[in-house]
Amino acid sequence: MSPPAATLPNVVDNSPIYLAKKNAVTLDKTSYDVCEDYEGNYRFAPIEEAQVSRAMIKRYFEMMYERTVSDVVIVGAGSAGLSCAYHLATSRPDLKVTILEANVAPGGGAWLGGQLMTPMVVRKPADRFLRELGVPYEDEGAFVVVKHAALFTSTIISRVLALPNVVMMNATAVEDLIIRTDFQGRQRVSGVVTNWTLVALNHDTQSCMDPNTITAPVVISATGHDGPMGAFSAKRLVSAGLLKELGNMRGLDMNRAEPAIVNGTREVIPGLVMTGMELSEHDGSNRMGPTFGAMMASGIKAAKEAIRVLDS
Ligand code: 48N
Repeated sequence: MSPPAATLPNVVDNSPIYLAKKNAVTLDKTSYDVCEDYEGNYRFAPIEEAQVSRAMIKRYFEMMYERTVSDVVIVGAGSAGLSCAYHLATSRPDLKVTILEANVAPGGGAWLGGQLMTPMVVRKPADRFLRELGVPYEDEGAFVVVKHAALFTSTIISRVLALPNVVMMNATAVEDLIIRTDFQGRQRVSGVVTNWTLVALNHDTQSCMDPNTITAPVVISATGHDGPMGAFSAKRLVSAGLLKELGNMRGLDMNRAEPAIVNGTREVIPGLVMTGMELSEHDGSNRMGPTFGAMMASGIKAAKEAIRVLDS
């Protein structure tokens, strides 16, 4: 039996597109002919394609417009950047926190534990953060194991995106830093230069495709290991003459690397806090390999540093 046709009252929409279209419809908000019937009679509320487009466009570009001036920009949504965003935005709900992530998928290197194996190791005392987020784990004494790294990463992404003062622009790359001379004559990072990642990766295929900007008194760089876009700010400080040379990450030593990253998390130049594995490239500290507690703790410390800078 075919479902009854959804009755669609006439549209009232003064956009030229709709005025020109005789068969356009308006969906009133009073009632929908819907039916969640899995026996062949499932009916959705009717919709116009333009409504879907407008629902996205309106929200995204209002957000983009509003966040052109942010309180804190976090570059990179890996385990350090996300841990930082969570601690910052929950500690200071008054702050407008804007996360920029070059990949379509946030999460960085934290979707797997190591060598494509799924369990994630977190050394104590960083397991406290897992309890704060509500991520279950198995206790092994000196460390804990989350059964799948994606359980941590998907949980923290959902917790961060649920916070009212956080926005994330993924598939958006930071192509440069805004660097000004402050009233004391010091070079100060005052925001970021952004572009769609697909554009940032294709500048040499078209004539100049200029970027956009987001200004903020504090930028937190969490762009991870050196790579096509990684260790971005550390490399930019060198090319801008604000860092003599990269320290370049040293060999693996878990017991040295994790405290060095956490304790070394800091404002590396006025207005720029660095966290996570990007710091190992900046400072030349060791790598820790497949253990993630330092990323979480470094992210939390970066949040505390950012608050210190903002309140100073
Ligand atoms: O996960 P990553 O790469 O970086 P961290 O520092 O959050 O976590 C590092 C961690 O996963 C490890 O590498 C572990 C602990 N292993 C250590 C070891 O010894 O090997 O996240 C960085 C994020 C990524 O999602 C990138 O896409 C993004 O930053 N990103 C950028 N986003 C915007 N603009 C950019 N220019 C940019 N560059 C990188």
